Amino acid sequence: MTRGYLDPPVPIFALATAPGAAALAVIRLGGAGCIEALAPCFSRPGRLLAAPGHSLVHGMIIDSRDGELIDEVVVSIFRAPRSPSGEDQAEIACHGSSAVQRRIIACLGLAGLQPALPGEFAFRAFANGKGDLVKTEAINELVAAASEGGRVEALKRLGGGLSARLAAMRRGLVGLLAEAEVRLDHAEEDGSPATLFPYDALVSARDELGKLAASWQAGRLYREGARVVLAGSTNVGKSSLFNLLVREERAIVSPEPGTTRDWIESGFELEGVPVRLIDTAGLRSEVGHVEAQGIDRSRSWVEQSDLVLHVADALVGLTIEDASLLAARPDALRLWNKADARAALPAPEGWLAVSALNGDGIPKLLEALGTRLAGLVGRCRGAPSAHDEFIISNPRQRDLLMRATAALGAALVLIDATVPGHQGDDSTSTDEAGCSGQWLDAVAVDVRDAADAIGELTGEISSPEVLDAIFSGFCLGK
Ligand SMILES: Nc1nc2c(ncn2[C@@H]2O[C@H](COP(=O)(O)OP(=O)(O)OP(=O)(O)O)[C@@H](O)[C@H]2O)c(=O)[nH]1
Ligand SMILES: [Mg+2]
Repeated sequence: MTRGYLDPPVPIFALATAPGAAALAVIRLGGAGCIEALAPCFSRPGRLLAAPGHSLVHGMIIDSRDGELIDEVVVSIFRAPRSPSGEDQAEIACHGSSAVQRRIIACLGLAGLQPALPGEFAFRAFANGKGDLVKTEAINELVAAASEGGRVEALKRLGGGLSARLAAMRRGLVGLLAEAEVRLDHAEEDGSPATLFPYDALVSARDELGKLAASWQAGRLYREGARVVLAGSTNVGKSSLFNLLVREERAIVSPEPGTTRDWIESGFELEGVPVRLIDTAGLRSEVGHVEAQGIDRSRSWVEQSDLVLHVADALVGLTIEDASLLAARPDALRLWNKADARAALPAPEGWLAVSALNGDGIPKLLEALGTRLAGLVGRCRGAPSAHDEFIISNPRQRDLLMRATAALGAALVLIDATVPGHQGDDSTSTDEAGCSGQWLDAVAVDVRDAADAIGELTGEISSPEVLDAIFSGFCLGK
């Protein structure tokens, strides 16, 4: 029968480093009894068993059946509860060939340790109270970070600031609920006027949660990269600019219009944001079937992209295709390419003169692109994001934040609608409002839902299915 995350925690092991050859590999062991299980496979079992937490033991891994030497290793020992997962742990740093890894893993299997499930070490850390769900997910996000910005933001979440803020917000809402319940009882029992939910507190909680939910867009850019599309008429120099920006002769360049038939993509990083630069087929009319398909794809990229680099030819001037592009993406960064040519027309207002041939204007282009990217992730170019400003990067968190925001929004609508004269100002006193237990009850349901959504976000409220879905998406060995 397959094990689950919530089954009793048996001793487990997993390769924590990438499979394949490297100088070193690390194999992690965890769970009560894991160090004892390793001892028969180790040349110095006494030292291993007596090793205190946070110490290293040097020795050989041996085949417990016949004593064959397998590798020279260093084992890091962590003792419960002062270990990353809160239980006994060991990490074998061995030589990194796949032959060595295979034999050690076989020895651990023979010693009775079970292969870990994906994210099982992280799950155990969460279950042992080492961090809430947001912090635990941040570990996985840090492991997966593909850009500088992604790393910085995941590390901030791992620091626990966001978790603390969410926990405080939930405590605040639960406190309001408790107070409201008292008022509700009071109102029903002796009919004395109940006090309203503090309107401003609900507004600020809703706004903060909404802002966090919206930050998912920035998190997506850090995680997936910003789609930046080079678009324009044929032969304007899109592919030449593409090659220059990705510093590689990736795209074919030729004086023949219609050279690029299908889009191609390559990446680089700017302002800590991964850029997915896409070169597209040039736009023109009266073309054959294949090129027309390429042009359809260009148009669809223009619609889907986070940013368009609209390229025009300084030797030709603006074309009818440029007009259609300008209408589709008025926010595009406009590049007046071939500005080096003697016959080049002057750049119209709002267009940046560049040359893919000699690199003129490219630093300015990168600066403008950097400013746009920084704007897309919600900060200024060159500035790090504030340490107390958080962005989220996973859809589970976004959905729960949206639920909490909507629930508080509904509570506020109810307050507005039910209490005459109450529009969020302080002019109507609670006593004048004369609120009834019935509507307070309805507001309480919404506030409870918001508090529950935050609880699910941080893992204070969780179900086995949800935990299963979250942790099975983690890396093996994490
Ligand atoms: N003088 C000059 N020529 C350029 C510049 N950029 C590109 N060219 C030339 O313009 C022609 C077309 O360049 P490409 O990069 O293939 O243009 P494209 O926009 O990708 O063209 P299609 O794929 O056909 O849409 C080539 O002959 C390039 O050498 C530039 O900055 N200055
Ligand atoms: Mg091209």
